[in-house]
Amino acid sequence: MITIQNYINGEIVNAQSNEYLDNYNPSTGQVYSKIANSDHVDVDAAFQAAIIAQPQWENTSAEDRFRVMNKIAELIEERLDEFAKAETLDQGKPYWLAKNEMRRAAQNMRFFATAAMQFASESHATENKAINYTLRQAIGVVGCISPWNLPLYLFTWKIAPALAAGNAVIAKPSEFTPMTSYLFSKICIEAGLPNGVLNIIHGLGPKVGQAIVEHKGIKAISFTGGTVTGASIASIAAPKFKKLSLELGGKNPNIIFGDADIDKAIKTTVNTSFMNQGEICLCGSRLYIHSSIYEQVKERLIEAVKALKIGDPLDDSTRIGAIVSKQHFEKVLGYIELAKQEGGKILLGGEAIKPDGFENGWFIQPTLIEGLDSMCRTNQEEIFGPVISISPFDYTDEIIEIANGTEYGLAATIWTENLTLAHRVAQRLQFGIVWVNCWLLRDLRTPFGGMKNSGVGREGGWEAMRFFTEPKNVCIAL
Ligand code: TXE
Repeated sequence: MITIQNYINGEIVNAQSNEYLDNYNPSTGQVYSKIANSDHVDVDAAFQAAIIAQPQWENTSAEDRFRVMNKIAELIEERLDEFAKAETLDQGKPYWLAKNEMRRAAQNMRFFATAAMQFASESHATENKAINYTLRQAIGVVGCISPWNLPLYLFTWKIAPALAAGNAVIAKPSEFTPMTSYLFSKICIEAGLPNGVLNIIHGLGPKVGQAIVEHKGIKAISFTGGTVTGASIASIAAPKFKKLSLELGGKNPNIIFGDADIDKAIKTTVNTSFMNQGEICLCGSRLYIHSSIYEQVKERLIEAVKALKIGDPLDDSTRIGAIVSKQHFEKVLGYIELAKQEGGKILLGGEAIKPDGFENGWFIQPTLIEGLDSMCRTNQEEIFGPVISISPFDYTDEIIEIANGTEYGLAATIWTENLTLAHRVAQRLQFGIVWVNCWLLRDLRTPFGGMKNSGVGREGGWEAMRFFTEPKNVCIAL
């Protein structure tokens, strides 16, 4: 059985407690590896290594930082199949999807490797009096805490800009999906990343994650995960005046207007609703369809979703894999029960299923629910599973109000062929991202993140490079 160990000061080491946690394969429900059960002692050891390594890393030329980060990207690409298979067994997602995500993980490393070479700051001429320029220096040692839904993809999305900006990093992957970050640590050694520049500590959130957030020497925290955990992290980090970037949950609307290209809207909506079993913070879990096309779109969507194959995540034809953990599986099923109590009519799915050969895995049918009030809990709380609620609407003002009527504000999708309507609605939606006639079309330079309870700050491109640097104004009198 594989043992997933920590990566501290350039070495793969056991947790100092010598204790291990079980790691499950969600498609079989079986323990298939062990994870280091680390704590604050390991975080301290990582910090000692990081604080020594950081100044040298910051002073390494941008081109050398580029080279080693780009080498890591190349090594992921060389081992794409190995990484994708590991992600699938660990997370439950279909293999073809894991492969796309591993490509994206490599792309994250390469994108920010080039950012290391391109990052520049501003200079301001103050009339005839002075020249001001801004130094953007590395913060020092930073913490990155990532979730289980897109494990290596989101892990690299954080550590890459942190490293590119010259910081040393202490990173904690989710205890539900530690495998690919463990493989990643081996690649870092092979690529020649200097010792201590990146440290990966495995274990439980309330132990390792909290130790990172509480650590006096760790000056910035980048976190992606649940809103409740985000609030707890903020309450610890704020009085210590740490820089914080929080990417939290969503309750995203997907709005199909009456003039939409229906074929395209339905094809993409199947993914928007059910890709990665709905375990993507950007998934659209509230589908609103203009009443003029409601019945037609509903029937066609049901037919399209019925065709999705559920089962063996390693089978190329599988579209819906397993839910990441037993506890999350139970949470999602609990929400389906709640939806029924709230008066929802199950149009499709609504049950756990046991695919042939995977009878002990955590699988849930893609589920469409109709007839729910926009303010009920099912339409307000993040379910984060293969469950969507669908409703008709008549008026633009009405749908904008309903779409904005949640505590979340991460991403919205709209479908219309009317350019003016698209621009007007995009302006009024209170979401960090608005997709028009597409979904999950990403450009890594754009600001990524949410409003309201969906988070604080933005990732991506220069936003991430700015987050991981401390701006310093230097004013020179003329
Ligand atoms: O995530 P947690 P959970 C949502 C989704 C899900 C809910 C809870 O709705 O049902 O959050 O999921 C670490 N201090 N999202 O509880 O706990 C943890 O070890 C520091 C949305 O599984 O937020 C992991 O590495 N760290 C989301 C990371 O935080 C702590 C993705 C995220 O786990 C900690 C995942 C603590 N006290 C879930 N407690 C998205 N925005 O994409 C836990 N962690």
